[in-house]
Amino acid sequence: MKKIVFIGSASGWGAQIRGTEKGPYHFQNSKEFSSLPSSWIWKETLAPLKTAEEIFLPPGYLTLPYVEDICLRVAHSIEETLKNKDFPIVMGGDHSVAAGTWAAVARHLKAKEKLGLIWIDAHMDAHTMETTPSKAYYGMPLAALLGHGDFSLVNVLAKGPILSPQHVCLIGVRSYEEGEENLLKRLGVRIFYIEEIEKRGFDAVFQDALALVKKGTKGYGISIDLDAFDSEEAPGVSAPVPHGLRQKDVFPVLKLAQLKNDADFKALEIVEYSPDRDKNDKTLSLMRDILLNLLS
Ligand SMILES: [Mn+2]
Repeated sequence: MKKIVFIGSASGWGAQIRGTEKGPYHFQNSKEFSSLPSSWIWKETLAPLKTAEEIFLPPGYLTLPYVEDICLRVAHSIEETLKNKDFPIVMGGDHSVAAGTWAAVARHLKAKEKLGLIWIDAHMDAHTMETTPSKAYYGMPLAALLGHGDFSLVNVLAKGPILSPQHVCLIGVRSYEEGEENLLKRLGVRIFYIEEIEKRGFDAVFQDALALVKKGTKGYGISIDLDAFDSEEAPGVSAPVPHGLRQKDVFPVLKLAQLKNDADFKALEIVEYSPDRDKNDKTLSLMRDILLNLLS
């Protein structure tokens, strides 16, 4: 197994509330992080040019320079990590950072439109400025990676699109708007809604997802928005949603999948941890246990 290297993205500029900007610091300083294998390295935490404590900006275009900047710097850090042949894990921060994370992984692997991505999330994150009700960029990174949306988010490192629809799937979706669903359906992206998971089980769905992201690609990654988990199990997120994934169903499957031994698995992202909203450190423990089940 490669050396595991954490990169913090301490930005909440893509969200409607900005508590996620404290997420990576809290995680790095927690007993949950200390309990992870000592060989796992925290490389750095990248902070935005200004934090939400320093200036106020409403969601929307005014936040774009900050979102773009953090995406670019996280992307460069990931490229450096991959060049060292290490395994990068991005710890958010809000989910808009994904536009940078996966642009970097694709460029490093020379896998533009040949990168697989499993997007585990309660939401679709596939809005553009034309369809979004919130104007917040954390609702748009998947659309951007597929080549739709603001120019600077679509083309973070190089000219987009990064992902091709047939190599992408979503797991755990249960809260979305028509505009983004229309885009994903039009593109033919496979969506495993929560109803399908309840019906077939997480195991069957995850195996389908793995097969999909491995077929015809040069590697794949996983982007985990903690709000994919039930709001009882992941209260510490910007946008909690009930009736979600349950750890007891997910963890045995992640453990058995042994992805740490899969050379095609190139990077991981865990986002939307908002420490102010957490209850009894439930979300911190969830993050630790996702990491241990996936990678130890
Ligand atoms: Mn998300």
